[in-house]
Amino acid sequence: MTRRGNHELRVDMEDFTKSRAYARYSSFSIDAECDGYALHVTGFRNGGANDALAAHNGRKFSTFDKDQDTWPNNCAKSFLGAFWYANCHQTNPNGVYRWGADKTIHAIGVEWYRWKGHDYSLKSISFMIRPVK
Ligand SMILES: [Ca+2]
Repeated sequence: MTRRGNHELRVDMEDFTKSRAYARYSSFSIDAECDGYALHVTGFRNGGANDALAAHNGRKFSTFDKDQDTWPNNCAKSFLGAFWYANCHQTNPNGVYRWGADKTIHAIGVEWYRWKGHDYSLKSISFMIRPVK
């Protein structure tokens, strides 16, 4: 999908008080299946959300049934998502939707740690890519 030409990424997010923030990356690409769909993002520009993807740069994509993270356990199972987990995450966009602040179970929500922490599940988060020259 992103192997031909250059792409940029913009991540938009919103909390439950109608605050919005974003993070932009001037370069976004994903490796092939044989390389674990590893993520590459560079050129961060802050739209108030701060950079929660730096910790995931170069990581492979992990799911319940395919643990490719750098943690001894399975991040996808432990944090109920699927992502380019490392050890484990600073954002968990495929996590559990749980209406804002909730620390019942640590870090399983739809989170962007560098904006709202690990115990706040966002109202929305969107990863948008487009080709650039
Ligand atoms: Ca693991």
